[in-house]
Amino acid sequence: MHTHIVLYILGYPFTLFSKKSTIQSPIPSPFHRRLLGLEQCKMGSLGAILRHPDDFYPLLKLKMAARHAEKQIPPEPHWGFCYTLLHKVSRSFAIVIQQLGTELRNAVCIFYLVLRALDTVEDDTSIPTEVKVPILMAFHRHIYDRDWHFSCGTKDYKVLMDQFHLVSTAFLELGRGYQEAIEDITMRMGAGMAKFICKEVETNDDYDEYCHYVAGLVGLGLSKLFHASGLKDLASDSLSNSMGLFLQKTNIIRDYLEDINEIPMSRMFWPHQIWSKYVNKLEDLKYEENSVKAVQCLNDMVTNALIHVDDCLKYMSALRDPAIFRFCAIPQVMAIGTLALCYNNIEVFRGVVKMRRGLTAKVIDRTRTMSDVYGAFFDFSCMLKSKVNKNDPNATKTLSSLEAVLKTCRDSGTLNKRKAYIIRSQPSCSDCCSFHHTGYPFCISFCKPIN
Ligand code: D61
Ligand code: MG
Repeated sequence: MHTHIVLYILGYPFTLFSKKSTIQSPIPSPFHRRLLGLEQCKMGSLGAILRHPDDFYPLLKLKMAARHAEKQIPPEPHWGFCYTLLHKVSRSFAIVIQQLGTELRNAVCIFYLVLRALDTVEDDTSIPTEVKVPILMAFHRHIYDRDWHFSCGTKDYKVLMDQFHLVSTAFLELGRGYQEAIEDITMRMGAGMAKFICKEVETNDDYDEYCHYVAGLVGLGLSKLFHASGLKDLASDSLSNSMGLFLQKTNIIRDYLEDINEIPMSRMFWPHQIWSKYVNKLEDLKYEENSVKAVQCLNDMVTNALIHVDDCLKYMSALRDPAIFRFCAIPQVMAIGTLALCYNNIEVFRGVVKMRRGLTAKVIDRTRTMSDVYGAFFDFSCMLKSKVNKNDPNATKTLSSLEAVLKTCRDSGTLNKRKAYIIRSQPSCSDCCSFHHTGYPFCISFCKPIN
């Protein structure tokens, strides 16, 4: 049986789980299920909080924000469905979407769900190609059709697909400017996904092209939605694209093992041009005898992702609306943090590597202005730099990218005002990726999740 401790703060119950229970799947008693609502009783393990006590306050704030957001679920059944599902399929994007102003928030919520549905079709490896391709190609028309639906995916994704008419109903209530932007991006993404159903990611250009379809286009679409809401000048397509590429490449790197173990069939996005320098088959990276090559290949992938940082910082520095700024900046800071965690880390080939929940909460709490972003990119680039091994085949390239990022952050002239993300090494922090062996005097403040 799992033990948990319930703290009552300001009259709210907050559950902390003991080491024995997992962060991923706590099983609360029926009483606590009712008390807390199922999804939100994940404040973190007691052990993690004891090791990182300054995580506690940001975690608490995040939890209260999540509760507040849930109380705001709209009363109309179709909008209620859309927001409930948004929280279920993407906790992290739901948090940042939730804090936008009402009109833009509704458009972004529907944009997210439409593309998530399209991606559910793309990702379902049990659908035969001849069925899948026509659906992907015609998806931008299905969003106008309240009677259309196609059952696929699992769990919450299956609910999204089965009840897609509720998303269509909400879509049809958006302003025409928003509808056109969503339709255009859905059409282009569907066609791009269809192209890559029949084609492998061979070259680095293929990799950038695939990431453009599935994430760069989201960046273009969001810039259009911001513009349609009257809050932003239209950003250049190239900078908007980079925002998506940086996030998608980070996901592709982090999800190596999950994607290669996909049932009934793995779908891989690491480009042949990169991995073929290290192994004969992409799956060879997961075998212990190839550990050295695997980590070198991983570092090559991270170095490739770092190319986009400069554009991302440019894009964010032009944002003026505070809500839009936070919406864009939080995922970017999480991405550079995830890359810092994954770099030179064999665990990417062994299990799930994710930022500690408390560190995520800190990022959400502390990312408000461009100075915060420069500070976070500076800190995470420092961590990356300290992890570069001089013998790595791409060390010079990686270091020169990192130096460029560090310089941009320094030149902003705002670094001294921030709270750092790196803390002095603590002896109790045994499951941290500590840098003692690299000579770096800090302890990287994130841990492996327990799963
Ligand atoms: C500012 C703020 C958010 C941004 C942005 C700029 C630019 C681009 C993006 C968000 C998109 C980033 C995508 C990164 C995560 N990758 C995925 O979810 C993969 O699916 C890609 C196709 C569907 C994209 C749906 C989406 C995602 C985020 C959004 C959004 C739409 C709309 C609004 C806001 C954010 C990935 O999914 C599976 C998984 O990671 O579990 C895949 O299949 O590769
Ligand atoms: Mg996909």
